[in-house]
Amino acid sequence: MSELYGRISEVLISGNIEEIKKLTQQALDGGTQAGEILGKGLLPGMDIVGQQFKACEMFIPEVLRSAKTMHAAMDILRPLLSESEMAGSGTLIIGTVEGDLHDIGKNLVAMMLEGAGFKVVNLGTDVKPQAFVEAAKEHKPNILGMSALLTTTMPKMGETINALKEAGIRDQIRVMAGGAPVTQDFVDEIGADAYGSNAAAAVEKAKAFVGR
Ligand code: B1M
Repeated sequence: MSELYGRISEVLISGNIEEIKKLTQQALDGGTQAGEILGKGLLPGMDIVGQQFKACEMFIPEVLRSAKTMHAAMDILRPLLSESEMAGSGTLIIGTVEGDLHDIGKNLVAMMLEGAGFKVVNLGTDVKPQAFVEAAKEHKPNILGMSALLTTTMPKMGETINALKEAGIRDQIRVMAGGAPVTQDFVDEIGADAYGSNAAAAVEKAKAFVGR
């Protein structure tokens, strides 16, 4: 059985979408539980993707391919996973801040987090501070993630944190911010809880927030 999980991890890392669909279905047909396929094959595979990306042994197009492969497997498993299995690793809402339409990096972060077992609610781009607040109230996430690629939209991150404070929910949520112009100093200045320099770092910090 561990051979099968190892193969699933390998195929995920290599980004072979057709093969992952075949293997996932085969594993299910052979009686393996969806949660086991996720926990023992797919998530360890995505961990390796994160490590290799961090070590510059994998690059953005390959990581995106692995993330899409993960999605293909999850499309098969999702209906079979219980709500608790899906949300067991934590929930995160993520969006690109108001006025900013860049979403490639944000979506990569979202896909990697999903790959790491988080339930991710992707709010898209041009997300107003109040829309983050409404989504936080609705989904009650562990983490709120903001992305900005423009120096002109970075201030919206601070405004979003202020909106969370005004709504009285700031202390219930960990806030992570990232995007090319964002720095640790900026994150400290606006009072966010974590800076994600890239998708792998974002996953590590999100895991730490939920005690993984
Ligand atoms: Co625009 N753009 N763009 N653009 N664009 C930049 C950002 C720019 C640096 C280009 C340049 O001038 N050299 C510049 C910003 C300058 C500045 O503010 N200092 C710029 C500009 C000026 C603009 C426009 C204003 C251009 C114009 O219209 N005059 C305009 C703005 C539109 C708007 O948003 N309102 C604009 C438009 C666009 C396109 C629509 C054409 C397109 C976006 C398409 C899309 O996203 N769907 C685009 C693109 C593609 C870029 C560049 C070329 C690439 C961005 C990208 O996708 N990088 C970019 C130049 C560059 O960066 N080389 C540029 C790849 C991506 C994987 O990296 O997003 O950094 P990144 O994400 C990383 C990390 O930052 C981190 O993890 C990711 C993966 O490792 N990360 C997080 C990101 N979010 C995170 C969140 C986290 C944690 C980590 O926690 C929640």
